[in-house]
Amino acid sequence: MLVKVVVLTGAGISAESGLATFRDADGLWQGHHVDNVATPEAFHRDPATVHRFYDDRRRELRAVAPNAAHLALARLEQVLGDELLVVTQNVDDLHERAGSRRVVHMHGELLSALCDSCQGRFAWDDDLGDGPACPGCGNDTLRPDVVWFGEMPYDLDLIERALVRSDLFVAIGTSGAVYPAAGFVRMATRAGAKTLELNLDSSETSHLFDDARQGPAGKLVPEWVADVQALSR
Ligand code: BJW
Ligand code: ZN
Repeated sequence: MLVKVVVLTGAGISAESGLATFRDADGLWQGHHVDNVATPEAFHRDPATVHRFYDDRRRELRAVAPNAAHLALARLEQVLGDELLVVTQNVDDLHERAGSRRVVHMHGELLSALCDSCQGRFAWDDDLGDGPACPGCGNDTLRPDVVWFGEMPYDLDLIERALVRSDLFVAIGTSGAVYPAAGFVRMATRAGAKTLELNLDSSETSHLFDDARQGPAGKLVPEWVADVQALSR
C-alpha cells in the first residue's frame, strides 16, 4: 500500500558526509555562531565575512559525497514516486547527488546566487565574495541564495499543501529550533498524519512525534526505508 510521505531533513543528515551542523559542538565557523552570519543584518554590516562563510561552504561541497541516509531516501523515491516529497532545510546538494528528484530547498541552495538588484536567481558554483557581475543586470549585487533569519522560506505553500494531505511525516537530523520547519510536526499531526523523528539525540520537538528513534541517520534512515519497502511489496 502506497502512503503519502513528507520527509523533512536538517543538517544532521549531512553530518556523516562531513558537513558541520549548526547547533552541535562543531557548529561554529571560525568562532561565529550561525545566528551571527545567517542574518540580513550581518550581511549588511560585514558582507566580506558572510561571503567568506558561504564561499568556504560552497567549496567544501565539492569534497563531500552523499551518505547512506541520502541514498536510502533516493531509493524510497523509487518506491513511492510522486507520493514522497523531501523538504530539506539544507543548502547542500547531497539529496540530488544521491538521486532524489522531488526535493524542495526551503532555506535555499549554496549552488545558487540571488541578485539584490534584479531579484534574479542564477545557478552558481563559484565564489561570490569577489563581487562578480550579475548575469541578469550586470550589477555586483549577488548574494548567496539562502534564507536568513527574518526572511521568508521558499515554497511554503507547496510544503503546507503536501503536509495537509500526508499520511506520514518524518523529520531527520534537525534540532527543531528553527521555525517554520519546527512547526511542521504539529501541522502534520493536525492533518491526521503519523509522525516519526530520526535524530542523533532528542530534539526540541521530540515529544511532539508519535515515535522518536535516536541514532545516526546513516543507520536509522536505511533501516526505516527498508521497513517501508517491505510494507509496499
Ligand atoms: C544527527 C547527526 C547524525 C547530528 N544523524 N542526526 C515562531 C516562533 C519563534 C520564532 C519564529 C517563529 N517563526 C519565525 C521565527 C523566527 C525565526 C526562528 O525560527 N527563530 C528561532 C531561532 C526561534 N525563523 C525565521 O526567521 C524563518 N523565517 C520566517 O519564519 O519567515 C516568516 C516571516 C518573515 C518575516 C516576518 C514574519 C514572518 C527563516 C529561518 C531561516 C533559517 N536559516 C538558516 C541558515 C540557512 C543558510 C545556511 O545554511 O547557512 O537555516 S539557520 C540554520 O538553522 C539553517 C538550518 O536550515 C536551520 C535549522 O538547523 P538544523 O538543520 O535543524 O541543524 P541543527 O544544527 O540545529 O541540528 C542538527 C540536528 O542533527 C541536531 O538535533 C543533532 O542532534 C542532529 N544530528 N548529527 C542524525 N549523524
Ligand atoms: Zn541582477
